[in-house]
Amino acid sequence: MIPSDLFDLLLPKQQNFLLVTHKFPDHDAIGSLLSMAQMLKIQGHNVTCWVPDFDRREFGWMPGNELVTDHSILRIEPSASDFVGGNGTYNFVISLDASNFDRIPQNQQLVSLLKSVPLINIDHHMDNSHYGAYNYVVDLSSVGELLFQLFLSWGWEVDASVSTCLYAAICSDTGRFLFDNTTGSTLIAAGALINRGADRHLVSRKIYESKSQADFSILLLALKNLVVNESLRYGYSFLPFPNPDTKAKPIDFIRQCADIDIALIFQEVEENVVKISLRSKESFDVQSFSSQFGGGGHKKASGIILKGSLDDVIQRVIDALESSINSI
Ligand SMILES: [Mn+2]
Repeated sequence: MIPSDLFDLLLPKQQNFLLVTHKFPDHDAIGSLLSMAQMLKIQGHNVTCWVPDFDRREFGWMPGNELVTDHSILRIEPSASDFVGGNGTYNFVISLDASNFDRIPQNQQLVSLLKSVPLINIDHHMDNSHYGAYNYVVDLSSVGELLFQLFLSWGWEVDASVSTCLYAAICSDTGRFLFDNTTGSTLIAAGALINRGADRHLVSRKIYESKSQADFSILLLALKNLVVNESLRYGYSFLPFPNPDTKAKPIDFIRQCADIDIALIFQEVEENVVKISLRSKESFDVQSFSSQFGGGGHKKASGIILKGSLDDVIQRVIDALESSINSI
């Protein structure tokens, strides 16, 4: 669909929106969700944000975070406290930054809601499965950059609060404007957001200079467990369960190793559930590699979630990785 079609859906006043994003949300997920929520409210709509794994310690500084209410369960009927003057049912569910439906936290209420309420899928992952009734998927650095383009094209005034959320989304998904997905337009968008009052100092402090001692201990563990295969130029590390509950991203450190082109972290997030983060520094396509395990993402950054013991999962994925590398 094109931006004006999407605009037409949002045009009728006083609609009720339910906003969702992917599991293990990052700053693009939350930044885009909060900016969309604030913009819809400014337009006179009613908005519920459902993020069951929302961590206020990590995202509590973001403008609009109070719009994510503390309900871990989703009510089918929006309550009066969610909506003032709403007509009692949702008009649309909007998903942000979720490449397929399984990436969204599920519960029975959401599934039954979606039998009657259309879903608008807004995303920037090229492997997006177009699971929505409406799909707006564009290959940009982040959903933050995508939404900024949309808001401007719709003539919506982007204020300082929304700018901070969008800037955080872009900054985080581009690794502080270092990754390959950073284009000239990305930098122009970031500049325009700063001119609109985005607090880049706050974003930088809160995302990159707010590590806890638990974050450092997970980093230490990841470095201690690092395995490097110099001939095939990959490296991985693993974090057995239980590991400290942190938002540290050891992958961003491991990838700095000169001897590797592909970096992986296997994190056992609960007993026999392993979350795998993958990064590629050269031409190896981690998105298509991840797809054989039901994962996805981008060519240079992707993720997989697998059930099984940590050892078995490492074995399976590394075996597959080695044969992929050898077949190139
Ligand atoms: Mn993203």
